[in-house]
Amino acid sequence: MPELCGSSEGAGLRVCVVVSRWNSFVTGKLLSGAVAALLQRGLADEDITVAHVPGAFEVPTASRWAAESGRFDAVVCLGAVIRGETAHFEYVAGGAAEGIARVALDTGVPVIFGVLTVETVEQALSRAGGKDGNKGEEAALAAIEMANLRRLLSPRA
Ligand code: INI
Repeated sequence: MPELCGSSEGAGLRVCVVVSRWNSFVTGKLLSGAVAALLQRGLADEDITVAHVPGAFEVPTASRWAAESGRFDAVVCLGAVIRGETAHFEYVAGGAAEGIARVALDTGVPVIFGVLTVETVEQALSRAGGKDGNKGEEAALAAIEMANLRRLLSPRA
């Protein structure tokens, strides 16, 4: 029985990281975690592109541009939506999540959800390099694995 699993080797992959400026005290830490993980897994510095957007709601749009460009093997989406600070939390968080999922399914490019949707600033910080790890790093590793799995599952030449 064939079993496939994308490797965690990043050399030769090209990744776009889309990161939101809203709550940049959190998203900056997610970005650092993501870039460090990509470099650590072997991506070349010039194969990592960082695209900045105003807020989480804009992340799906930029991720679609990146996915459709044909220039990237995967797109990592980073943001932080914090309920305590956001009256329209459900709309912003839901729009980001649904939009990112749609871009991944519509384009077939791995588009990874690294947007924190949390209740408090403390929860956000603990998932951005604090006691609960770094969601940016996790998203970067998921991007590498999915990009490599996609190659294994692509149609025969
Ligand atoms: N964007 C975020 O990324 N996080 C938030 O917590 C947030 N809040 O609090 O409103 C937020 N709003 C901005 C939104 O993403 C868009 O940039 C804006 O609505 C313009 O479309």
